[in-house]
Amino acid sequence: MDDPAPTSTALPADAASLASRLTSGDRRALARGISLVENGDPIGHELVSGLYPATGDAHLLGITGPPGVGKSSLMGAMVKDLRVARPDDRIGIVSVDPSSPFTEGALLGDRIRLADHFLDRNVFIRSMGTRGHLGGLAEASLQAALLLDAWGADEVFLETVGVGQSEIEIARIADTIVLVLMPGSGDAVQALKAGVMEIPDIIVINKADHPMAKTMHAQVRSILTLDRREWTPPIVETEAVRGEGIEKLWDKIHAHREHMAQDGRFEARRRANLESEVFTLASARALRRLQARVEEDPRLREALDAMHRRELDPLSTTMRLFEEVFSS
Ligand SMILES: Nc1nc2c(ncn2[C@@H]2O[C@H](COP(=O)(O)OP(=O)(O)OP(=O)(O)O)[C@@H](O)[C@H]2O)c(=O)[nH]1
Ligand SMILES: [Mg+2]
Repeated sequence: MDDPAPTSTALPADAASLASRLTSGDRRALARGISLVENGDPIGHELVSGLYPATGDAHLLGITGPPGVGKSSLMGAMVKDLRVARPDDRIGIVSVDPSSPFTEGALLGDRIRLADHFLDRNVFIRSMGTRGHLGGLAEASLQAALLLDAWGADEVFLETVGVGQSEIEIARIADTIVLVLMPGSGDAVQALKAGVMEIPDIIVINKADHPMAKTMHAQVRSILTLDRREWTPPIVETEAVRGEGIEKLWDKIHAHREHMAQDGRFEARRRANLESEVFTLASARALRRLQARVEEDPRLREALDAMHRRELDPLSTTMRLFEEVFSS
């Protein structure tokens, strides 16, 4: 799907000229930039670092939830409304699926669900699976969001599939997090209840045409009564395929933005998000470095083997690896 990544001869590969094309709204430069950051290319990093001071204006909207609940359909309907309400706005969509290498089928599915928007010059859509992200998916999606911001996107949608820890990590950079559920997403409701999943800003119950929608709504509402934060997440019922409830969802998103605009909440959240992002990226990098070193250095391998022989306990093994890999 998406805008095809231009071939290497089509655009100059140096960061400076890519940056100036990208900020002037060139979609091909944007596509190229995202491919570079996905591949962990140093030029991609140079590009982002040069553009970073000019970012921060885009609204980041995280759309997260279990597989198949209708996240893409919902974004399609939301974008449709937004294109009418604010025709000059630019919109970026990054779909991240940490569990999938992105099969042709999945791409085809999104092509259908976001079909109205693929030819729209003001909408840029990109999907990311697990394949080929040398720097990790969280890193690639953050960088892609920054590039979209620099390109001039007013609204950036970040779709992440799943309700596990890593998906929530990716969604954490968002200014507003929308959790999408559908009747029958029992696991997600359990996770909310158990406090495994942080309470999102807005909860959508999509597929409201389903007979169990009201039951689901009541279940979620009862969980939220236990939540004592100053912002109580509204629950919105939608029917994405028919565009039902989308206007109400936008109203709630705007209400959340207004709430965040007060008392320095927005700045505080962005600070917290960015700092937590840095720790996430740092941990991912540290892990990769550890794993790579263990593979190439027989002495580190030996420490693990000693653990298996019960000569070295797991914590001592960990400390030995740490010392070897990070203390130099
Ligand atoms: N009945 C009904 N079906 C819906 C609704 N919204 C979406 N669907 C259908 O649900 C299926 C999944 O929709 P997607 O939008 O791809 O869901 P998703 O959450 O993006 O899926 P993944 O990205 O694969 O996790 C599709 O067949 C949609 O047509 C709805 O409101 N009602
Ligand atoms: Mg999807």
